[in-house]
Formats: sequence, C-alpha cells, structure tokens
Amino acid sequence: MTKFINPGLKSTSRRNVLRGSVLAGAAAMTGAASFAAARRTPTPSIAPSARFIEAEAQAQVQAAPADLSGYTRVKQEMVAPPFAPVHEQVATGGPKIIEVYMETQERLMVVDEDTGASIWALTYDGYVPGPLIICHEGDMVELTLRNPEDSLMEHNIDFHASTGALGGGGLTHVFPGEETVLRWKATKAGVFTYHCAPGGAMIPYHVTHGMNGAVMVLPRDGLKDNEGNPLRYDSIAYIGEQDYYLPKDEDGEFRQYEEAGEDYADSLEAMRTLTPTHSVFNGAVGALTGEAALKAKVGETVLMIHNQANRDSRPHLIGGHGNFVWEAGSFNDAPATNIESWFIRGGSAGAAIYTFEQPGVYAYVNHNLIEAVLLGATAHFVVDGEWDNELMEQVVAPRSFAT
Ligand SMILES: [Cu+2]
Repeated sequence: MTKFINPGLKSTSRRNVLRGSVLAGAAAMTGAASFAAARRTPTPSIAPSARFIEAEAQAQVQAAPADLSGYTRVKQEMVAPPFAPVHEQVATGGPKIIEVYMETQERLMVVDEDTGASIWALTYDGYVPGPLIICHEGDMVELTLRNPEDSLMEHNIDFHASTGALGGGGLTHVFPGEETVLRWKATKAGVFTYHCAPGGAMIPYHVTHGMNGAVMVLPRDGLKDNEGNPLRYDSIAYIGEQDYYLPKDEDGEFRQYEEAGEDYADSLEAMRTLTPTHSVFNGAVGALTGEAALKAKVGETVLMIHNQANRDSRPHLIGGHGNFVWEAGSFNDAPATNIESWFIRGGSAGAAIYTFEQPGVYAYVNHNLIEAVLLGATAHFVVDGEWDNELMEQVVAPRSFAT
C-alpha cells in the first residue's frame, strides 16, 4: 500500500519529518501537484514553521511540570453520534483528568444512497462528526490519539476549547503507526469544535472529509438559564453538519476512488468553488431521518449541540423553538431565549435547549432550505405524547370553498 499523501513518509525518517511543515509541502506533492502548479496558487499554511513548532515543544520540556495533585482520573468512553458519553451535568468532587481515546480512521462512506455519492472519509473513531467529549470547567482532557498502521495519512487534532500550540494541533501530528498523548485544561465553559489540521491545503481537505467534532465544557454547577437559574436537560442530540465537495466526472456523476487521498486533486478543485455538493447531518443524507430519526417525548428537554467546523449554518427546529440558545457556544454568556433560528459560525459549535410540547415529527434543518432539502441538512425528531389542542388545532380540514 502506498502512503502517498505524505511525501516524506517513506523516504524520510520520522525525526526528520518536521512537524507542521510537511504539511504544506504535502499539498503540492500528491496527485494535486500538477493542479497546484498549473494554477500557480500558493498554499499558505495556517501553521507556523516547523522550526517554531519544534521550539514550542522544546519550551514545554523546559517548563515547570503541571501540578496534577488534586485531580482524580476518570475514563470517558466515546460513543457514536448523535449520542453523548455518560457524564454528570453538575460536577461532583474536585477537578478530574478525563482520559479519552480516539483513533484516526480513514473509511469509505456512502454520502447519498440515491446518487451513489461516496467519500473516503477521514474520521475520529470512524464517525462524522467525531465523538462528543464532555468535561467540566477546570477539568483536564487527556487524549490518546492513535493513527492505525494501515492509514495512509498523517493526522492531528486542534481543540478550539484548549489553549496553546495551535489548540494542540502543533503537538499531535501522528503518522500511521504512531500515537500521541495530549493533556489540556478546560478553562472556558461552552461547546467548541475540534478538527484535524495537518497543515496547508490538508487542513480544509481533512475537515471537509469529516475530520471534526465537538467538546462540551460544562460549568461545574451546570447550565443556567438567562436569569441564572439551573437548567437541566433530559437528553442530548449531537449533530455535526458536514459540507462535502465531491468531485464529479464529465457526465456529472460522482467519482469513485479506490483509497483515501486518491481524490485529493479533484477535491481541491471542487473545494475551490466554495459550493458544497452536500451539506449533511452526521455524515450522510438521511443519517438522522427515517429509522435513524432522533426520538423524544412530550415534556422531554433536549440539548441540541450543533457542530460546523468549516461553514456557516442556521439551525431551525420546524414546529419548535430554541428556548435557550448559546449560538456562539459560550456557557459564560446568558443564553438567548425563545428564538426561531440561530447562527452557527463556521469553525464553531453551538447549543440550544428545547422542551417538546407536542407530539409529531419535527424537522431540524439548516434554514437555508436549499441546503436542507437539496443538499441534505435535515434531521427529524419523532416525538411521542399527547396532542395539545390549545397550542394548535386544525379547526377546518382543507376543503373546497366552492358552493
Ligand atoms: Cu486528518
């Protein structure tokens, strides 16, 4: 198997592959080389130079060790979205070191069964979005990130919830067959995105291939409403919105590829249009509708977490509301109340709480309805319970008004 995405992987020793820089180089060294060269478009890297990163790692070695006394260690088992890991809403005891394990997995995923559109998704634990991590403010998250030997690419992780070293991105580059451990302190309460950021054009390539997810940092005493009263939820619906830019052939059919990364040049060309072919919830068209629809009951309070690592969105719950909404994600701010649609900035996660009052099917959509209906950004909540005629009643069923 050729690990062609990272040009230095086979010919250069791990030590010499300077972290963070192969990156930008990798963009120009794959099948995209001719494409990139032909256009003479530079690929600026968000990452600083490899030398800088090395210096930063060295600075860590020389710094005083973190004081971990007073922390207790707990493991958090990752679960598949749209579900949330077992957690406390109000923290008990002192601060914790939350141990989390994730694997970078490259896997072929069907994006739309109707058209046969598929993608060699780049994922954390095989999921799009990556698993939801939950901790409390003042806790530490200690992630072991492993890249399996049969992977073709280098991966890392940038936690927007963390502080320093590109969100940990500068310290977590793992090549196939490598693992790394990163510990960071959750100092800001809120919901935050995380994503892979290997460098250069590989950053948007990995992010638009599914490599992103969310962390929720709860206040130690739990969520509060706009007046400071405790706010609790019965369940979590964790929704990751994913924009895909899938290459098409001359006949307009979605291209198929043999392995991860083979679509690189074609994908870059599609990405440059800034026009997604799909914008879906939880990895694929219909991933949260039909049999896979989200379930709730009248009276149930649901915390909806919406992650979008790359592109703006505007969630709306058709038939319901956002009773309490932290659209920018910060739990340090009072939530907005009773709003119809909220804004999720690309590169962030937001949260909204709603208590269902009527049974039926509610569509949770990106209220750019073109994206909801034509590109896939629709989920369904199927809600059981008693209908309330005071809230709504069909007084006259549709009938002809001709006399
Ligand atoms: Cu990656």
